[in-house]
Amino acid sequence: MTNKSPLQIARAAYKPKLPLALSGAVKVIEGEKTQSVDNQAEIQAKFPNTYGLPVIRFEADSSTKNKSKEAINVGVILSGGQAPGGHNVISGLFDGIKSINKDSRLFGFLLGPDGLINHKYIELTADIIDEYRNTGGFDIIGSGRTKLEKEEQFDKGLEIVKQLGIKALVIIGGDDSNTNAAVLAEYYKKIGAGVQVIGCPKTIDGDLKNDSIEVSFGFDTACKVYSEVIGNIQRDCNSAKKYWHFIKLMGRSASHIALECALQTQPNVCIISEEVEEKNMTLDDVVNYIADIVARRAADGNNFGTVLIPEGLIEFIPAMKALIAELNDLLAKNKEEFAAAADQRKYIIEHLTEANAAIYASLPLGVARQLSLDRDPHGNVQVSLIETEKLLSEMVGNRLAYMKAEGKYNGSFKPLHHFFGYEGRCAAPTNFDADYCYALGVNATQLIKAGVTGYMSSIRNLTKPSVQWMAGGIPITMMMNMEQRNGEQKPVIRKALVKLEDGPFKKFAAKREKWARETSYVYPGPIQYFGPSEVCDLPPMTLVYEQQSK
Ligand code: FBP
Repeated sequence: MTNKSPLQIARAAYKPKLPLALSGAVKVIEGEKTQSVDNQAEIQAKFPNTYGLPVIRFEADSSTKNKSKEAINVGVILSGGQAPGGHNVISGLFDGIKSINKDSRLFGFLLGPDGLINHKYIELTADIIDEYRNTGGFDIIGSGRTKLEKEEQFDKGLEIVKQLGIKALVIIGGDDSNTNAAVLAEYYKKIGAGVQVIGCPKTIDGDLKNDSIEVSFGFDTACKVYSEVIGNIQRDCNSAKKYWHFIKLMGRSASHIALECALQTQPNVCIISEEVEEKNMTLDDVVNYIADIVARRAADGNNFGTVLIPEGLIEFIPAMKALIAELNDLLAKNKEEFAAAADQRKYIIEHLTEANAAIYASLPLGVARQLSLDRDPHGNVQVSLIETEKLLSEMVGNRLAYMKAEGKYNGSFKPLHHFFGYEGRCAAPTNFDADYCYALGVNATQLIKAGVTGYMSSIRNLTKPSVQWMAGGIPITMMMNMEQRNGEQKPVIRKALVKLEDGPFKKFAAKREKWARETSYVYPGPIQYFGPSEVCDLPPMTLVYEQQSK
């Protein structure tokens, strides 16, 4: 990294605030034995060596001094989509192992799990680490989405791990990547490889969470970036009063990002996929809901507004979900035949069940094509490529034309489209993410020191000042259940979706009628890195409301 902005230079000097529990010597406290969230017998059978381990808590230990310890070599992998703060997890890890012994070494595998399998790595030295402290991005070593699931991959990885004298691998990733971490930990334990595997909860999507993982890192920064821009768009739209902005927000499956941005900016409409599914809504129901709000605002003389759409919406519309599930299996089982088909649309229609074939045939060509594109290595539809914002605005436009003909609408509807996703994934981490990530890294070192494997680094109590955060680890198997992937039942970490009975959704639901009718926009402005704590250190609003509703 050579050219730096003034902010980058100033930000490099930021010292993340560590929880008291991790600021010096640490006491390891074992909690209750655990079990998986569902399918206990199946998960235990798949993970006989790492199932049922206890939760671990770290407490500051004033009785012992940090005795000098043997140097340890650690390998780190960044896996999946970028999320702000990854570099701070790595700096925390680096500082953590160096504080144990200055001769400890950190190796970064390049471009995700592929780096481990193909033996591509660099040693992360102090000079390199210092260049990346408090910066966004994953460019220090790069990231990738290769799924680690085959024994040949694990064995290949073990060769380089042994060659470098690595004692522990830290995998920084989302639900799929931490599932990989659990599988790898189990395998290395089974063969007595003597290599620990520790996961760190990353994803801007915010769907890797539970009682011990309050939020995944990167969610806060990404949502603050999107909320800044949504706020700016709202101010523009309230100034010109002539456009409806359809804004799709990243988040492959759950609607946490859309909900957080809605709470921060108070748009006229925000669709929550989990509610659409719960109410068994059709695509037409969603369209009519938006069109009615457009019409009501037009009746008040307001031919402008904002609509937030979660990226994963399509998969939550029950009829579409059934179609996608059947498509996933069909494409996984007949990959070659499908690739060779002269008319792939016709091939799909002929091979789907009647009901799903009819839905598929009724979709606009572009959307249908996007649904049949290659899945990612974990078998997921690449929803970020589906232009739901355009699909919805086109359908809303048609509905309004119909209402106009019936005399039920008399306004002007000029839609504009946006998709915010990649813009936020590499932003410089907020103080919250910078502190949280650094703590996750230091904490991962403590888990390595405690000798455990198959654990995820866990920092809790996150709505309190960072000195009061609680540190520890939870067995990854505890978060798992069985799900259908690539045509087979597989053990995976259960995604945390938006809960309609929880505080954040309830807050939103209580206000949305007013936000729809009135213009109650909030303009959050850009992330502040320097200044008063009440401006710079705020945690995500969903996290605050979740904690309040407990
Ligand atoms: P992770 O789950 O790996 O963190 O990735 C999340 C995400 O940002 C989704 O929100 C989005 O759908 C997807 O990555 C996009 O993937 P890609 O970077 O491969 O285009």
